[in-house]
Amino acid sequence: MAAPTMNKSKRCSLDIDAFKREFKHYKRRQPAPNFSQVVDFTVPSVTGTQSVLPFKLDSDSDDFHLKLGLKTPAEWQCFKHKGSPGLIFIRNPFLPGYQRFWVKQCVQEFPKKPNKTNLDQNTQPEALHSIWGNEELIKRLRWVTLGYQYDWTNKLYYADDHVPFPADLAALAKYFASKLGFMNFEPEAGIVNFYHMDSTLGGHTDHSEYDMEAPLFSISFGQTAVFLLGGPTKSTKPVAMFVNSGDVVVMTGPARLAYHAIPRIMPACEAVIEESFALQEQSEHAHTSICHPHLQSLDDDEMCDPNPPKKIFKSDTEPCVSDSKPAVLKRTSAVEPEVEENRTEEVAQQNKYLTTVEKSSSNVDCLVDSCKSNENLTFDIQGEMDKLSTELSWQPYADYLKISRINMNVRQVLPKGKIFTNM
Ligand SMILES: O=C(O)CCC(=O)C(=O)O
Repeated sequence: MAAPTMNKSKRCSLDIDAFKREFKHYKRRQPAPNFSQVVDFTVPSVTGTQSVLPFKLDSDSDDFHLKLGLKTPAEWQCFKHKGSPGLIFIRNPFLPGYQRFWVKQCVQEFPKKPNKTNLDQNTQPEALHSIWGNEELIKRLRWVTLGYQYDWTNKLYYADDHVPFPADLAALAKYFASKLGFMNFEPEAGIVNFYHMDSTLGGHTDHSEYDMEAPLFSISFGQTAVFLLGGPTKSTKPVAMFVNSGDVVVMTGPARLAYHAIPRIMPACEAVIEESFALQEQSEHAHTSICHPHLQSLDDDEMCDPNPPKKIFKSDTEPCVSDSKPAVLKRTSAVEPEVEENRTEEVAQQNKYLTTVEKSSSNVDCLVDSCKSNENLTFDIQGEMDKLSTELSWQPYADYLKISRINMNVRQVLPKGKIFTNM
C-alpha cells in the first residue's frame, strides 16, 4: 500500500519565517509599509481593542517614586496584550521633564570607564574618558554595557568581568520590579543601545542570563521605534507596537525568551517629545492623547496617510528618514541569532558555573529604606534635574535626541541565592 501523502500546502503550513516577514515589512522604505496593525498605546481607543488589556496599580504609601522622577504608580497606564503573553507595557511613567536626567546619564555618564562601549576597540584610550562633547565619537556610539559585561561573541557573562551597576538605574529597575510584584529582582547587567534614524536591531532572544524567571526591563528615550515581539521561535508572527519616549517594556514569563526586534525608528511626534522633556510648567499644554505615529511621523516620500498633520519633531539639518542603506545596530552575535533548540541543555551547562549561597531577604525593602533616609542615597536625580532645567544646559542633549533613540535595558543574570562558582 502506498504511504499516505500530505498535500504540499498542508506540509508547509508552519510559517517558519513569520517573524522575518514582519521585520522586513516594517523595515521597508519604498514603498512605505502600512502601520495600521501597529499597536499604539497613546491612542485612548487602544483599550477598546480586544487584544489590549489595560490594568492599574495601587498608589504608593510614600513618595519614593518622586525621588526617581516618576509619577505615582496609580497614575501609570499599564497594558498587557493577548497576543504577547508575559508582556507588560507601561506608557511613559516619568514626571514631565525627568527623562532629561536619563538621557544625560546614557550619553554622558554611562559611556565612561569602567563600562565598555563599542568604541573601545578603535579609539584612543584618552578620548574615552568622556566622549560627550566629541561629536565624532558620539555619532559612532552604539552600545554601552553595565554591570556584568556581556561577551557579544560567546553570548556569555563572566564572574570576573563585572563593573558596578549604576545605582540610579538599579533603583529605577528595582522600583518598577517591586510595583509589578517581582520583589527580589536584582539588576545585574544592562545594555544601553543608541539608534540613529536608519538603525535596526535584528530578531533575537536574550537567553544568556542564568535566571529566566526574572523580568527584563527595557526603557526608551527620544525617537519612536516599531518594536516586534514574537514567540519562542521565528515561526510566531510578532505583535508590532510603537515604543515612544519614556515607555517601559517589561518582558516576563513567555515573553522573557521571545524573539524581538526593532525594524524601524520613526520621528517622534511633537506632543510625545513635549510630554517627555518639557518641564512641569512648560508641559501644561501637553495633550493626554498623544499622537498616532503611523499617521503623523512619516516624511512625504513614505507617507501612508493622505492627510498627515504637519508638525513633527525632527532635526533642522538632517532628514529624519535617510535614503541611504539602513544601518543595522552592530552587536556581534547578538543580531539575528539562530533559533535556540538546545535551551534546556544550555541551561544545565550554564548552571554548573553557579553555586548556591544564602542571601538576605528582599532587597527592595533595603532599597526603599535607604532611599527614605537620604543619607544612604548615592544619587540625586533632583539635583541633576536642577542643573538640566535651563534650556541652555538641555539643548545639546535635545539636539542629539532629534536624530536618535536610546534604549536602556536591565537584566538579572544570576538566580536568587546563586553566585558564580569561580568567584
Ligand atoms: O531597543 C530596544 O527596544 C530593544 C533592545 C534589545 O532588544 C536588546 O538590547 O536586546
